[in-house]
Amino acid sequence: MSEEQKQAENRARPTTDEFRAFVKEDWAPRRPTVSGPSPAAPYAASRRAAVSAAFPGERLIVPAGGLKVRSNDTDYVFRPHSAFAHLTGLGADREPDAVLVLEPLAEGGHEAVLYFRPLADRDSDEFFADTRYGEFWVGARPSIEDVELELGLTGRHIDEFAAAAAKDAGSMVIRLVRDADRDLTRSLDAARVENGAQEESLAETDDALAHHLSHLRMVKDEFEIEQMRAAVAGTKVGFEAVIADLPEAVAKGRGERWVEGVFGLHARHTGNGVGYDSICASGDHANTLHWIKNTGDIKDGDLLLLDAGVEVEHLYTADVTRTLPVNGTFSDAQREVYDAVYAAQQAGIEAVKPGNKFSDIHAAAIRVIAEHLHAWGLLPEGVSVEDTLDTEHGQFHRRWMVHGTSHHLGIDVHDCALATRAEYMDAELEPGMVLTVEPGLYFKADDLKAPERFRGIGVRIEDDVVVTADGCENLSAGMPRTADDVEAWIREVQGRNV
Ligand SMILES: [Mn+2]
Repeated sequence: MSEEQKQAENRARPTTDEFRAFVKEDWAPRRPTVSGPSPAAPYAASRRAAVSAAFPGERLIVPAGGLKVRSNDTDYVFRPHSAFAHLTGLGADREPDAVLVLEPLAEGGHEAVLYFRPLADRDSDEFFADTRYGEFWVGARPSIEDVELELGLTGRHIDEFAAAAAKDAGSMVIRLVRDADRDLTRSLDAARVENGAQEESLAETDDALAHHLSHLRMVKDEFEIEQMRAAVAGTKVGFEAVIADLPEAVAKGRGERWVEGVFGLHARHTGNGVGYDSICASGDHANTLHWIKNTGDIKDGDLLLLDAGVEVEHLYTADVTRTLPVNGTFSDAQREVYDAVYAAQQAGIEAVKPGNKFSDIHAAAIRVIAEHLHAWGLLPEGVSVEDTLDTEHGQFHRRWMVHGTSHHLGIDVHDCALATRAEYMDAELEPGMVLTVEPGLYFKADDLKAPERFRGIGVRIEDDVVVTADGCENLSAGMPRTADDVEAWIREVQGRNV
């Protein structure tokens, strides 16, 4: 019995032998929990083949992670570790405590084995009494046969994992994704050391696997691109629902909360949910880059900066920002800032092409930002555009745009986070990479260096692009970007069904 369940004993009902006998009988035969092979399965198999080739003869262990306590006896909704999702094809809610093991074969290559907690029989106490895992409480889990059919790998009971993971640990390199399941990491470290591994070298051994798995996600396959398209399509639905409800958000008060809820409703309905906490920032809140408190009002005359993305059931997420005039029309000052950010974004998008480096996107966008700041007279006296772009002695423009312009996007909103600088920032763009392009300009209400007309205006425009053979495709092009097109979009959406 878990700690959480012990704590709940003050609310427990009596369980009699008569009840136990009664509750286990007269259930119809179980139906499979899966209908057939997952569309992700063949792609996950190719990804595993790439990992297998990179680590011949080694045991590779990729946990999904366990349930995380939110408070007392309630857990957060489960989300598998991204590397586990990528290599199994499993998505939302699947599969707490599971572990993927790539077991080296004598003839070369690896066998993929998924250790997990299969559905318990109805004559078990778990069936009706386990509030964390039991079918009565959280629903039926797949059987071993279900998972083998769904994913095309070998399924085993999680109870067999510990012995299998430590087997031959003295004579074989074992690598583990360490941050997925801390309890598992602790026990596997102990088992490896007991079998002769050097404790000091474990983290380094493991980091090589984590790095490889992160970098493996950098070029997306066709399945992943389709998932990204679906995520963006759902995101457009959410943005349009917010636009349609802007008058309501103003009238009701606490409008940022309303916007967060409206977007979240459609994220949940069209996909799995939001891919990250939505930034619903009205007025000066837009100048707080990660404003996820969303506690403010939305007022007529404000800009609403909405940075939000739908995550689909295979966990790929969109990441789109639009800055919308709440009353449908940009003021002159708002438009002046908006047009500058748009020009920077356009320059950034044009820099997305094979042969260019990742860092060229930011370089192109930030130059346009710097040019506008210079033309507005905001850079220090005597500082030219070139001076501020100097990375050693300049960078004054960062007062108004402190963040980068791009990041890789996929299962994680900031995907491929463990790739090296050479593989990320300094790498050439390749077809199949999915990136954001998202410059901004942020003039805080109390920024005395900003012209008065700009104070309290924050603008970011963010799109999701996929690198193609000769440039890029803007996946989120269906959401208008220019100031005129945004105003027309608001009119069109708010005019529907009226
Ligand atoms: Mn982003």
